[in-house]
Amino acid sequence: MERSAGIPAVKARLAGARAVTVLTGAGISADSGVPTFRGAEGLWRNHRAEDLATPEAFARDPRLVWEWYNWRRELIATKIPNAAHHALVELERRVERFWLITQNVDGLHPDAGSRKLSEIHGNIWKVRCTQCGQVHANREVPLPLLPRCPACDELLRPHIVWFGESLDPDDLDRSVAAVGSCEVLLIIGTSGIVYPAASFASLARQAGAFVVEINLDPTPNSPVVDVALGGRAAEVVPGLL
Ligand code: BV8
Ligand code: ZN
Repeated sequence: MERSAGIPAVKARLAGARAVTVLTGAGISADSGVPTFRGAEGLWRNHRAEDLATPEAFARDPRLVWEWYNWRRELIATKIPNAAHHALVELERRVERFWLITQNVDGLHPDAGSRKLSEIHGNIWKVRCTQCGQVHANREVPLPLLPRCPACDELLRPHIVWFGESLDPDDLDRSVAAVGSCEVLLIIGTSGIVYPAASFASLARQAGAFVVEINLDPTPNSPVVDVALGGRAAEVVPGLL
C-alpha cells in the first residue's frame, strides 16, 4: 500500500463523521521524547519491559519493579504533550460522539486536555494499595522505596495493568462500545500486538467503520485497515484536521 496516499480520503471521512474513536500507543508520545515500549530504549538494566510489567515480577522483587517505575516517572516528568496530543483535543471538541482509548500510562493525553478518554493500561501518576485497594494520585519523583499506603501502611504498587492482569471492566466495556459504534477509528502509534487493544482494528472493520492507521512502520494492523499512513504522529495527525 502507498503509505501517504489516502490523506484526502481520511480528511473527508473525518470531516463528515459524527462518531470518531481513537486508539493510541507509545508512538504518539515518542514525539514528546518518551521512549516507546518495544523500541531500542525499551530496555532498562538489561530487563525487557515485558518481564518487569507483571504481577510475578512485582511479587518476586518489588524494589526492582519500583526502581524501574521511578526511572520512567523521572523521564516522563519532564515531557509535555506534542502536536498530535493537541490535535486529538481539538478533534474531541469538533466531533459529536468522540472517545479516545490510550494504552499509554504517561498521562500526556489528560495533560493536553483530553477528557473523553479511557487509559486502559492505567496511569503512571497513580498508585494503588496492594492491601486495601485505594488509588491515590502521586507525582513524587522519585518515590521513596518501598512506598507505603497512607491509609493502611501496606505496600503500594503502580496503578497500571500488567501483563496477565484484566483491564478494568468499565474501561473495557466503554472502549469496545466506542470501537464497535464509531464511523471512523484512528489507530495511532501502536505496534498492535498487545491484547485486547490489538483486536480493535478488526472489531471496528467488522462493525463497518472506516479504519485508519498512523505509524512510522507497518504493523499487524496494517493489512486490516482501510488506509495506512506512514509518518510521525506529531506531523500526520494535525494534518488530518
Ligand atoms: C488481558 C503497562 C485478560 C506497563 C502494558 C497470547 C495471545 C493473545 C493474548 C495473550 C497471549 N498471551 C498473553 C496474552 C494477553 C496479553 C497480551 O496481549 N500479550 C501479548 C504481548 C501477546 N494481554 C494482557 O495480559 C492484557 N490483559 O488480556 O486480560 C487475560 C488475563 C490473563 C491471561 C490472559 C488474558 C493486559 C495487557 C496490559 C499490558 N500492559 N503496559 C507499563 O507501561 O508500565 S502493555 C504495553 O504495551 C504498554 O502499555 C504499551 O502501551 C502497550 C502497547 O505497546 P505500544 O503502545 O503499541 O508500544 P510499542 O513500543 O510496542 O510500539 C510503538 C509503536 O509506535 C511502533 O509500532 C512504532 O512503529 C510506532 N512509532 C514509534 N514512533 C512513532 C510511531 N508511530 C508514529 N509516530 C512516531 N513518532
Ligand atoms: Zn491501603
